[in-house]
Amino acid sequence: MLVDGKWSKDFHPVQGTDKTGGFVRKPSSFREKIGSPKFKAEKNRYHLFVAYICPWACRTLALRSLKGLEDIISISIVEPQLTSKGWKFGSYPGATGPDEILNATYMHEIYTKSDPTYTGRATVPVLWDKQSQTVINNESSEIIKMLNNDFNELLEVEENEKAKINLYPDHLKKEIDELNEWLYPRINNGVYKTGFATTQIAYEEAYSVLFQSLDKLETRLGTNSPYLFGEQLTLSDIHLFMTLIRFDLAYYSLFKANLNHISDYPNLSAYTKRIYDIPAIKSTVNSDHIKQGYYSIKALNPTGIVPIGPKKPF
Ligand SMILES: N[C@@H](CCC(=O)N[C@@H](CS)C(=O)NCC(=O)O)C(=O)O
Repeated sequence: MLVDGKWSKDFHPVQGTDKTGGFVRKPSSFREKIGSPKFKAEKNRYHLFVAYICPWACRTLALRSLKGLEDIISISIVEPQLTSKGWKFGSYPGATGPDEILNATYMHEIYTKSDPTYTGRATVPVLWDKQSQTVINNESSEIIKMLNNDFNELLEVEENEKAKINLYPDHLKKEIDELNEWLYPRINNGVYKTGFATTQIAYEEAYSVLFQSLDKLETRLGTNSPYLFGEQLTLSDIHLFMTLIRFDLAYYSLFKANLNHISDYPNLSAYTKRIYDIPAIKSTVNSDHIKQGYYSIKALNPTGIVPIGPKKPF
């Protein structure tokens, strides 16, 4: 991680622990918004730094694609492996190659360009402003709201039908936010709490909360399919899907989240497949990056051996 703008500690997945040895994720540091006079929605001004392995980053890729923002917001996809210096730019198949924004080798250089005294982790996703050369926001749940809401005028000018797509409609905003807050500690971060627990008791607690919560979602989808809020695809589905699609590929074995596979739940697996089959979403799923990336985490897999199966998410 970076301390006062210097790379000081090699990458380690455990960012902090609570009293019982449970995994604690640090809050994101950059929280500016597009739409303010400082950061107007403009074509070719913003850039997203993402990793295909990362469920948080892929939320932003999904919204960019669902909303048809490919010609408005550019992207860089880093290599899947977590190096001792964190995310690296390069030409691993599927990555976008050398960094063309700042000619950086590692993602942490993007953070120090924005704030030369930054202390913290160099995470993805990052929403970058090419004009002011700063990180605007590195919190996926906020970036996807901006992508959903704040570029519609630009899309309308280009007569892009996707301007009308709305995954955060007014009448569901409160419920979507509440469900996302429920999903985060139990499922999205719940898998990490299971995988990165540093004591048996913290692991068992996270494991039990995770699988109880999957049971609840299985029931909810049985009565409320096709999506979490019925017929309408919402931001909550994006939050949930990005965890479910990584589950059987990586979390089940690497994170010891092995009571059930997602394929053992009829409703959850049908739901995952339904969302995967949306072309804009499918384009964000790279099984090879997901496996290479998670199994490169030395703290959990010192040999770095990547399992052969499963080859596909289903
Ligand atoms: N709260 C952030 C979490 C982002 C995050 O933790 N990303 C991970 C990848 S899955 C990362 O970049 N980790 C590198 C590190 O912690 O050094 C969000 O939702 O955007």
